[in-house]
Amino acid sequence: MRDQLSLYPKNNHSRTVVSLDGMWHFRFDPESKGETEGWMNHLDSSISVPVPASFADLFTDQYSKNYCGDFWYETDFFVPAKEQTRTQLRFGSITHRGTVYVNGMKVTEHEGGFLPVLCDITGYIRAGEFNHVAVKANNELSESTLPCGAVKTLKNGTRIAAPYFDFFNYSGLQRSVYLVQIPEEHIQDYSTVSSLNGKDAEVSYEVVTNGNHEVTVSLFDKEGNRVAQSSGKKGTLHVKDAHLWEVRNAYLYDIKIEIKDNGTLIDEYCDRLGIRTVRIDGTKILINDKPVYLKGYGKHEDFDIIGRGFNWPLVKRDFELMKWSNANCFRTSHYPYAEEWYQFADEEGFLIIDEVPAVGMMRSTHNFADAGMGKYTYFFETPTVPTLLKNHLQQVEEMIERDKNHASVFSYSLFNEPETTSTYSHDYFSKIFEFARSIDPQHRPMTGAFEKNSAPEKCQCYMLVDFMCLNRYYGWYISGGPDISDAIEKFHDEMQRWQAKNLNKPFVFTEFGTDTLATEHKLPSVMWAQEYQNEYLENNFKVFDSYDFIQGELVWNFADFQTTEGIFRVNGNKKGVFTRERQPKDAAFVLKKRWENK
Ligand code: CKX
Repeated sequence: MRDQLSLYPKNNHSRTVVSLDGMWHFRFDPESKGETEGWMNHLDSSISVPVPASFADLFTDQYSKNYCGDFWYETDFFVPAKEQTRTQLRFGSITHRGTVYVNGMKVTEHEGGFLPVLCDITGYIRAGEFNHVAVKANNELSESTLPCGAVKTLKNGTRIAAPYFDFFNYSGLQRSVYLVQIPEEHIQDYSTVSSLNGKDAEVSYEVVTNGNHEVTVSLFDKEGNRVAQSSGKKGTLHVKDAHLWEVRNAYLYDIKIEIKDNGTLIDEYCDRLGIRTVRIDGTKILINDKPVYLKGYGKHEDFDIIGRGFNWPLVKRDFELMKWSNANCFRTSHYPYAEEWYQFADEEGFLIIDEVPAVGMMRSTHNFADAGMGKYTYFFETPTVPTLLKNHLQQVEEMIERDKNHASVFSYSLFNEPETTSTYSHDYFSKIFEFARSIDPQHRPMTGAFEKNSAPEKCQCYMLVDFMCLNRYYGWYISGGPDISDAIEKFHDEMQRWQAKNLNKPFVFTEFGTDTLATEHKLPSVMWAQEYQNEYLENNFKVFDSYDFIQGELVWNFADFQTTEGIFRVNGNKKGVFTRERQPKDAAFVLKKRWENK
């Protein structure tokens, strides 16, 4: 058990949390000489950069924007002197990997850029004084990292990222950093599982602590009344006349976990808790035993200047736009987002398909083109696969550990658009699915997003998922523009081939969309104009509405986003329903109208 990884830092009677966000010192290390030159003690010739933020778009020069390799951050922080305390540093993420040093001493190393890094620094600090933290980070991609890609060396020796995926390789300290002080004996983790019994509910829980003092767990309603209580590290809370967490109508209780010694508080942890169940029944997705049709978006953490840096106003604006358009769901394509997104989704009653950063598992820097063309982009039969599998399993474990208590998270997506047509891919993903199922206390439905090459006759992995997620672009990558009527026929043809397989599972479209410039209008429509995006959507809806096993539509993408440069992208991917500045294209009104009554 990694201590506290899943517990978001909270201030209370027993815990102190101090934000270390702000300006940090920063330096690129293209020759990877920082360690031998002692940069963990002090960063000479550093510049200031903000945390949280991606570093790429802060600068005005190409080299810094596209920098690929090692880079360092450092700052000083004050540690209050406290008795019987463990002191930790918690990074929301270090992208894509990092080594943390405190007062010059190495504390921890972490692989993977989208999940928290927790360091127990108790033995490394001087209490009651200023201390020093340095992070050596690295943003290189390879075929054994998640996400997958490569590093390309230009003739002048400069190294740049060559992602096998369609989003900019933003990196840095992109999420908040906290100094956390908790008691020696403390709550390390907890999990809950809800079940319904008529009007009542039972919430069974399990608390992990590192001591033996008594644990009590209480549940409070919105008015602050205690509605259930239990003691022991494992138990059940019986909730009479339970208020359920419903889709777009969230009710959240407060759960309070305490460790006490003869009535004296040792540690406490409070969280929000939504009571809801999730189940797949044939072709239906059931929340609280009621069918739900998923309406919404594939998103990105992406915004001007801050890149993938966490930003509360952006979260607020995105939820306002999603609510305005009558959406009820989004996929955290293509990586776990900052935890605050899930907290807000819990509050707002949104469903989340939570995705691990398993993207780019196809040897192609143009996956958007190769994905639909039937080209065999072999991947799972190479010597790097064992390391990739190890990283993939680790990130599935950390994601589920972190997100397991969110009512909003109703499913985990364990891949996006990998090669799935070989027996090697089947063997690989069988291990991933088996492991994920074994660790999720709520036994949520597991899925993954399949691209066009994963056709009904060729795909070797569809049997692993609880519901099918298809990314399809009939009318964009396939038969676009004047050929759109062919596209729709081809789309029906594929759906009929899936139907013939009688899978008896729900199908959800997790991607469909067209690149659309907010400046372009044309009649009759042409590809890239707003009229074409609308026509494409209306045509896709006719297909979706023809099959009752289709149980959701998450359009690609919520907003325009930054990608690697190239002739396929006009300063980024423009499939947004909203612009990167979060203003509506005409398609937003089409979706709003459709989803009002869907
Ligand atoms: N799917 C045919 C993965 C996303 C891309 C999207 C696109 C592709 C399409 C694959 O990350 O952005 O090309 O727009």
